[in-house]
Amino acid sequence: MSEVLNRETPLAAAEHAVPGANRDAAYDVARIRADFPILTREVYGKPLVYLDNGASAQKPVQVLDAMDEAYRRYYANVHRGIHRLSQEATDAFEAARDKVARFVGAPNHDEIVFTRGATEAINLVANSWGQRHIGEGDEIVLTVLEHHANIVPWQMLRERTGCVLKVVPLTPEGSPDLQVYESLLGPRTKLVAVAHISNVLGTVLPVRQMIDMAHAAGAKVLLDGCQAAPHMPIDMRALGCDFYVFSSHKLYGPTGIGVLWAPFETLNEMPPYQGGGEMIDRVTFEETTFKSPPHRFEAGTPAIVEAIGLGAAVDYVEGIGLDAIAAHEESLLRYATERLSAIDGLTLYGTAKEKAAILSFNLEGPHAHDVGTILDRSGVAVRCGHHCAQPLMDFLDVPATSRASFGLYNTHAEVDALAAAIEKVKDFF
Ligand code: C6P
Repeated sequence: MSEVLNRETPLAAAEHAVPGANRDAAYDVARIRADFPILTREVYGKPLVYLDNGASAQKPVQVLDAMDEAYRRYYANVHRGIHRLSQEATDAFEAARDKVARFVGAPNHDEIVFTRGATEAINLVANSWGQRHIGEGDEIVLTVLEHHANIVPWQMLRERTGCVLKVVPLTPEGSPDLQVYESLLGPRTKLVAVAHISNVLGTVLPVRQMIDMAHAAGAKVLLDGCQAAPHMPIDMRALGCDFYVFSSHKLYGPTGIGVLWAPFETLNEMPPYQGGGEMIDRVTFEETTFKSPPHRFEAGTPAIVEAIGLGAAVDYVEGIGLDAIAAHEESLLRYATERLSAIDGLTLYGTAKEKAAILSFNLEGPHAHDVGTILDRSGVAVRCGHHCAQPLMDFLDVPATSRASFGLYNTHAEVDALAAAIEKVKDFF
């Protein structure tokens, strides 16, 4: 066991020191925090309270060590070399694919395509499947709360094909209005592309129902699982969607790698998205044939060590248990909602019954950027701005929000630190 694993962090100690702060005795958050070296650091002389997990999560020593070991002990290019190191690197790279397949409940590891991230995965679907199946006048249904990564690629497809984008508005709680959704589905609907969880409101979308309704209309469904994969168990067989995407860096893994899942039959009839090495079967100047999925979609040298890091991250969250993580974060959400709702002049956005531990808010008076700057001086890291969801900001009629997004290592004591820091912001205005 590494030294880091044995270290009790100042905040972990605080978690035990605050009476009643560690609400979930079975979930050893102090032990978990000790896996994340960065959580021991201070900012501006204050213990770091990292509440920007929606943007990117911190990395446990298990992920850092797996990547370090790959570079130190068996690094080489994959799928190309006859030599020992290349074989070992290829085995580790493909083992990571197996882990991701298990993690998402994919029946077949060839259904896991490694991409640069969720953004690239959505662009892949738009350029490959979309270009082949969506034509002039065909319709794609989105919701108001989508991240730009699930808006702009479809607008670019619209430029190329003349398809039509339809947008589902939200209820006052911040959930898609299912009545309007139903009315937007029709014979021209080819695709419904929606977030599994909103990165701004935390709303867990009623995806099972939305998928059934889309399928009844003959449309395929893409779920943007960026904010769901780190926070709840996901199972492709149970969900029944047609495409699922997420990024490793929000799942406690490295940047530069993400995942597209689709059933093998779907991938198998999709044309390649990028051309280059390793995605081909045979190349002549007259004609090129392509490998089968997933390699057809992984042109060039892939993010080898990042994939290995993602595999370690999957092992890590599975070791804790996605159900346990979800329960811990639910407890944080309830406590944070209670604490923030009690602050005068604070507006919370997103009150859906099914909600992840993401709290967007504004204070009467200061702009969100000022709030974020002052919170930062208290050691509290939140994201402030439009969160790459400008249409949602327009819908809410605000220029920006501050957003506290929780992860598996956050504590009830950190919720207290957030609430105290927000109270301090009010002293400035
Ligand atoms: N949201 C946030 O602070 P990439 O950048 O490809 O890893 O993920 C894009 C993306 C797509 N969908 C959703 C729902 C997301 O939340 C994100 C990333 C971050 O909310 C960074 S903008």
